[in-house]
Amino acid sequence: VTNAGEPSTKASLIVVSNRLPFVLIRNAKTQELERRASAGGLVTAVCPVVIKGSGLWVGWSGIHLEDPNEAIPESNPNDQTPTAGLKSDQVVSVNINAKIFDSYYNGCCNKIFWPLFHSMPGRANFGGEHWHDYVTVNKHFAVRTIEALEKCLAKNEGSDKSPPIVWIHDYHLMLAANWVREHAEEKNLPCRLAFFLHIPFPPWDIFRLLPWSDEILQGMLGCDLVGFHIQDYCLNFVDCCQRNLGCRVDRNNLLVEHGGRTVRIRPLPIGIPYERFVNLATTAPKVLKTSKMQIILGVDRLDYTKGLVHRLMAFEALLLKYPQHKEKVSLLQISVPSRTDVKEYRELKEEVDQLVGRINGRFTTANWAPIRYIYDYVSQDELAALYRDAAVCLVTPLRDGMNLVAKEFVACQINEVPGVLVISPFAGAGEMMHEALLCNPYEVNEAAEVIHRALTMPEDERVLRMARLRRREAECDVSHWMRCFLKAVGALEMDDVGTTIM
Ligand code: ADQ
Repeated sequence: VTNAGEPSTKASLIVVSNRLPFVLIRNAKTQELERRASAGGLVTAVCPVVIKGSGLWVGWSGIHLEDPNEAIPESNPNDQTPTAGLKSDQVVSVNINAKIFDSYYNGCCNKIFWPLFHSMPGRANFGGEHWHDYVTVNKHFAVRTIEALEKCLAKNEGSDKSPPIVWIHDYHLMLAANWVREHAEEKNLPCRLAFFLHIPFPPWDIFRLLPWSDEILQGMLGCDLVGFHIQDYCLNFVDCCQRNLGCRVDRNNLLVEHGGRTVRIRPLPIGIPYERFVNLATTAPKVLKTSKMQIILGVDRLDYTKGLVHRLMAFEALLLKYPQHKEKVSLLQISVPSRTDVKEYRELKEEVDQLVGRINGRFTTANWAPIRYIYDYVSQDELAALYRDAAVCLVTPLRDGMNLVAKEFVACQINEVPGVLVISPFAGAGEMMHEALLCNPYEVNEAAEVIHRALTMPEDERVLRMARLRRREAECDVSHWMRCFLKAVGALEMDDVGTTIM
C-alpha cells in the first residue's frame, strides 16, 4: 500500500497544545521576538494540514510576555522547517502568569498526571493548589480556543469549508474540551471536537486514585472523538467512564454515552516521518569511528519512566554473565536533559551518574570503557548516524505511551547487515513491533539474556526481522496517522480514502 502525499481535508484544523510548534526567544541585541523552529514528528505531520486548510494553532510560546498583545513575528526567511508557512495570524498565543503556569505545568502535569498515568502512583504528589491552577489554565486555553474558532469561522465565511476541527492534545489540557463545547454551543459556533492523549491511559484501579478523576473524564468527554495510541488505553478509558461516571458504554465498538451524546474512542498509533529519517541516515557522516566495537544504543529523555537504571543494571549483569563481550561491546547512552526544575528528575540524574561511574569503575580497562554516557541534546544528523550504525538499540521503558525512538532506529537501519531492536512490552510501540526482541525491564537478569541474544543473533534472522519492522513503519508513518485521525473524525477528503491503511 502506498502512503504518498499529504492528507487533506475540507475542514480547517485548529490545533490546541501546551506549546506552540515553535518557541519565541527575545533577541538580546534588538529586543525583538524571534521564532526558533521545532522539528518533532507531530509538528511535521500536523503543521502542513493546519497551513493548507487556513487553520490555527493555539498554545504557549515558551516565553512569558509582559505585554500579552505583543505581535507574534513571522518565520525567519531561511526557515526550512514545517512551521515556516504558519503565518502569525494563524497563531493564537496563550499567556499565563509565570507562577500559575509553573504550578500547572510542573506541579500538576509533571508531578501528578505524568507519574499516575504511567502507573507509578507512588511518585505522584497530589497537591490541591496545583489542581486549582490546572483548572485556571485549562479555562484560559478554552477561552483562547473559542477566539481562534471565531476567527477561523469569520475567515471561512462564504467558502465551501465544513465546520472546523478543534484538536486538543495531551494531558496538559484534559479539561479544556468541555468548556470549549459549552462556549461554542452558547455562541452557536459549529465545530467538531477531538482529543489525543500522547501518554498511556491507566487502568481504573490506578486512575481512581486521582482526587479529580470524574472531572478529568467529563473534560475529555466534551469531545466527539477521543484518541489514544493503542487499544488497551482505549479500553481503560471506556472502563473508567463506566465505573466512575456510570456511563453506558459499548466496549466492542469503543463508544461512550455522555450528556446525551455518543463519544467515539479510537486507537490511533502515532508514526514518525519515516522518509525523513531514511534520508538523514543515507547522508549522515559516520560518528562511530571504531567499526569493530559493537555498539548498544540507548536514546531517551532523562525520565524515570524510561527505565534507565534498570537498563544499566541489565548491562552490568550482561558483562558479569557473558565476559566474552568485554572490550568488544560498549553501551552508548544518550540522555536529553528533561524537566530539570523538578526534584525527582535532578535526583534521577544523580542516580544515573553514580551508576555509570560505578559500572565503568568496575570494568574499565586501559583500552575500553563499557559505558559512554552523553547527557545532552544531539543533532538529528548525529542521531541518525548512531541509529544506523548501532548493533542493538535498547528501548526498555518501564511504561511509555508509544516511544518514537524504536521507530526512528528502525527507519535508519539502512546498512546491509542490520542491527536488532530490543523493546519493552510496556511501551505502546512494543504492542505492534512484533519482530523486535521483547524484554521485561524489571527482570534484570532476563534482560541481560535478551541483550546477549541480540548481540549474537545470526545475520539472516536480523535481516528478516528488520525488513518486516521497516515495512510496517514505512507504511504507518506520521502522515498515515494524520490520515487515520481525519478519517476517524469524519473529515478526510474522499480522494485520500484509497491510500488509508487501517
Ligand atoms: P516522549 O516521552 O518525549 O514523548 P519519545 O516518543 O521516545 O518520548 O520521543 C522522544 C523524542 O526525543 C524522539 O523523537 C527522540 O529522537 C528525541 N530525543 C531523545 N533523546 C534525544 C537526544 N539526546 N538528542 C536529541 N533528540 C533526542 C511522548 C510520549 C511517548 C510518545 C510521544 C509521541 O511519552 O510515549 O511516543 O509523546 O506521542
